[in-house]
Amino acid sequence: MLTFYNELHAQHRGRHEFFRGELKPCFEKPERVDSVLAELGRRGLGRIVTPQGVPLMSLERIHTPRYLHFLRHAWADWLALDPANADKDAFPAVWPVRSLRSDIEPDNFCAKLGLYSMDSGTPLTAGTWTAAKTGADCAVNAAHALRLGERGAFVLSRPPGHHAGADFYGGYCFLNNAALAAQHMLDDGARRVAILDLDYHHGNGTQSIFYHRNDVLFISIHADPRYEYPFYLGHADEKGVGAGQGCNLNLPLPAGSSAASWFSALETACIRLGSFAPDALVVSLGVDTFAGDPLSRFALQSADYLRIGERLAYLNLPTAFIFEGGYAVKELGTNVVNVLEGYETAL
Ligand code: SP5
Ligand code: ZN
Repeated sequence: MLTFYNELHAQHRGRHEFFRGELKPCFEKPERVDSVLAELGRRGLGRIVTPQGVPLMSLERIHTPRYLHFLRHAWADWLALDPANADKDAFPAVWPVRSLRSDIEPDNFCAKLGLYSMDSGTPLTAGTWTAAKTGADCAVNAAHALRLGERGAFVLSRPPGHHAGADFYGGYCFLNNAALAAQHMLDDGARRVAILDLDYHHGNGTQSIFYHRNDVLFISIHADPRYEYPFYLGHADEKGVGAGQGCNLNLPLPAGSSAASWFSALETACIRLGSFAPDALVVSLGVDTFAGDPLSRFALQSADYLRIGERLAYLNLPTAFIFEGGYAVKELGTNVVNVLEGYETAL
């Protein structure tokens, strides 16, 4: 298994996030990736590769030029408002809901923050663009490695990506790494690619990017959005539109679901993956399904992650694993590397 990693992920270091009227320390922090990197080293699971930078054009395959321009210049624009902003994270405070217009890009930077975001839980910092871009580099490089014949690749990056849409950030995500990986493989000649999202939270960004398309199957197992973030997407009746009809499968589970019901959903997902017959698989690998996760209410144990990797290996597809959520920092390395080791051993 090749791991794609760039230490510049650590440039994105939020000070805090809004939660129920208070600023709380960030759950999504550099130590998450350190935990996984240390465990990879201990188990010796293959080479760790620094990715080549990819042109902005490959990001434009998924994200709008307008959004990418905003993200690249966001920190400079934030400082232009007031030099004292240098030691403050940027947060939105106003959003263009429903009857408000989002077709005109405002000049005011605070208004731009709202136009291009979905929540106030995602700090934008001095190093956000650098970290997100090198994460996207990792994803595209991993996709390319699969096209060159690798059976497995792991993207060890942060910030995560699956909540980010074509033109918005949120849920700690800025660039949709899973979508970028899938699109790169299609652009390189793959006919169909499937994305399996195992994060505790629904991958609203990835779903919305591919909702109208039949060359990408999106499947997600997640906490029911009636009571969990991202709240406004991820219901079972969202099946795709137009040509994409039938190419979106949501498997929401109630809070406190057992590992047994989670694995039963995984079985449903694997059956649909088989019938779609993709050329490759992208796994949005969030391990916030862990019983000890501080944000979540699922019940998976560390040993369960080995079983996930084994089950995915039986699909017999070139697979890119993309690191998404997971906030129990101490156990993060064990849980993520268990998936990769389960996959490798069963191959
Ligand atoms: C990639 C990913 O997993 N994003 C998740 C974003 C979740 N944002 C909402 C966080 C709410 C914090 N809740 C704190 C509960 C502490 N008991
Ligand atoms: Zn998550």
